[in-house]
Amino acid sequence: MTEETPGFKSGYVAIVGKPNVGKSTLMNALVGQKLSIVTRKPQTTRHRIIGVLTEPDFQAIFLDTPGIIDPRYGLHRSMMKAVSSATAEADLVLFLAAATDESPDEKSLARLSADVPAILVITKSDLVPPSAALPLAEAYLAQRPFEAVVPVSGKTGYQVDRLLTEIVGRLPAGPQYYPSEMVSEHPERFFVSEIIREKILELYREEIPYAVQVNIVEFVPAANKKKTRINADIVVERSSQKAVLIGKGGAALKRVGIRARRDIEQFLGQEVFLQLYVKVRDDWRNADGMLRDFGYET
Ligand SMILES: Nc1nc2c(ncn2[C@@H]2O[C@H](COP(=O)(O)OP(=O)(O)OP(=O)(O)O)[C@@H](O)[C@H]2O)c(=O)[nH]1
Ligand SMILES: [Mg+2]
Repeated sequence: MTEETPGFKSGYVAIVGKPNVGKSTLMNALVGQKLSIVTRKPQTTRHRIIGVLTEPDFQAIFLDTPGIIDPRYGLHRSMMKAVSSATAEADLVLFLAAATDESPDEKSLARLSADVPAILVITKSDLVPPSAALPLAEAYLAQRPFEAVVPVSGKTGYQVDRLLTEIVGRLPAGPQYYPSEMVSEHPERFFVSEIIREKILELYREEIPYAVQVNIVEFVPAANKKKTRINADIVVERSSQKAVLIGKGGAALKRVGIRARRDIEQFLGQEVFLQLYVKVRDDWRNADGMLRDFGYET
């Protein structure tokens, strides 16, 4: 932690909203780097993910969060804890609604405490004509005061700069919490496990992506001209899911490995030797002990 410089601003900015609204895409766009995984499927993000943006006059610490849902498993309860802890810590909340939504998202709004300052961010604005989302914004404003309303597209970058200006204008004076070169505080192995899970979300259907947990068992950084060696366990809940994951003759799992390795190599900037093992752990999504071992808040 560095000393407080006069005029320097810093603070925590929580990004919240329902599943699939574009929270992770927006955080990646704000930070200028892909930190959080993004897929077409809801409930992609399971943790509170930190992304730090440092400029000469401010440091914004973004907290990407899981989409707000009614919990059905222990895993879901942990995900909703991540939302609560992020909003409790936040100096400012970005409340996300998609331009394509037909009505306000009452459930997520109900979880937003009345006294936290929030900006209403209308995401996916590239998908509708300008001003099409005005009635939606008005419906939100009728329910709660917002500091500002900003339509953006995390995908095209439309108005992400303007949103950042609105954010920085509301950060309190404060110190630089993280060193300038630090964009996150999760270890590399966390991002590696997320990349593998992203490929599983992309490649499998129905309940499989939701029943999967990825644990990095071994991570040996490259040395002496050898590749970085990574062994990961893919944990599922039933042996039938294991069979689907592996596929005929191992073909399906091989595809996961090929795609994941490519992205992990890009992320680490090193060549990687990746080995994946599939394991069955009955009902892990409801077992507090396993959830804790797997790194979830319980
Ligand atoms: N057209 C368009 N698509 C977007 C935009 N932002 C996100 N998406 C897409 O919407 C889907 C969900 O995006 P995410 O960023 O993963 O959404 P999320 O809110 O983090 O989702 P969860 O983590 O599951 O809660 C992906 O297919 C994205 O490519 C946007 O601004 N425009
Ligand atoms: Mg997400």
